[in-house]
Amino acid sequence: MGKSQSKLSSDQLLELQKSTYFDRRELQQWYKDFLKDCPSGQMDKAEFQRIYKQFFPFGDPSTFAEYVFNVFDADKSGTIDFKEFICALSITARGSVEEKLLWSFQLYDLNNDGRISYSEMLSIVEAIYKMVGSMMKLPEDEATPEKRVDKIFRAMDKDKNGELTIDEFKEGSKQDPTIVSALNIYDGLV
Ligand SMILES: [Ca+2]
Repeated sequence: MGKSQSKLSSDQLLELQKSTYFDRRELQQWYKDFLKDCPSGQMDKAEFQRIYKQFFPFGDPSTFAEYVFNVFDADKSGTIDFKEFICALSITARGSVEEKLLWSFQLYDLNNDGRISYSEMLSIVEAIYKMVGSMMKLPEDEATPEKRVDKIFRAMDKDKNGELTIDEFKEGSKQDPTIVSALNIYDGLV
C-alpha cells in the first residue's frame, strides 16, 4: 500500500474484503483509526509497543509487543502497513481455530524454522509474565515462566525431543486454549 490517503480506494477495499473477514464499513473505520495513530501509513515498533502499554499499564509489554510486531510485519520491512495490520487483526480476531493456531505458531517459532524450541517458548512466556505481571493469579505449577513452559512441554511434546512441531502444537492447544487466546489485545474491541 503506497502513500497514505484519507480513505481506502475501491480497489483497495475490494482487495481487503477478499483477504480479511471485515466488511467495507469496518475496513474504512479501521483505516481511519490506523491513520490517526500513524499518519504516515506505517506503524513502527515503538508505536505498536505504545498501544500495548495502554492495555497493560501495570506491566511491561514491550518485549511481547515486539514479538507480536514481528508477526504482523509480514514482509519483515520493519514497519506495519495497513494491509499487514488488518490481515493480522482479521486472523487474530475473527479467524478460524486453524488460522489462529497457525498464527500463534508463527509467534512462538521465533527463528521461523518450523519448530518451537523450549527456549523459544520460554522467551514468549517470560514476555507474557512481564506484561501481565501481578494482574494474573497463577496456580502453583505455573508460578514462574519455567514452570509454565515445563508444564506445556510435558503436555505437548509427545516425542519428548524438546521441540514442538505444528502437529504437537495443534493437538496440545486443544487441551490448553490459553496458549492461543493470550494473543489478541483487540479481542474485546472487534
Ligand atoms: Ca511491513
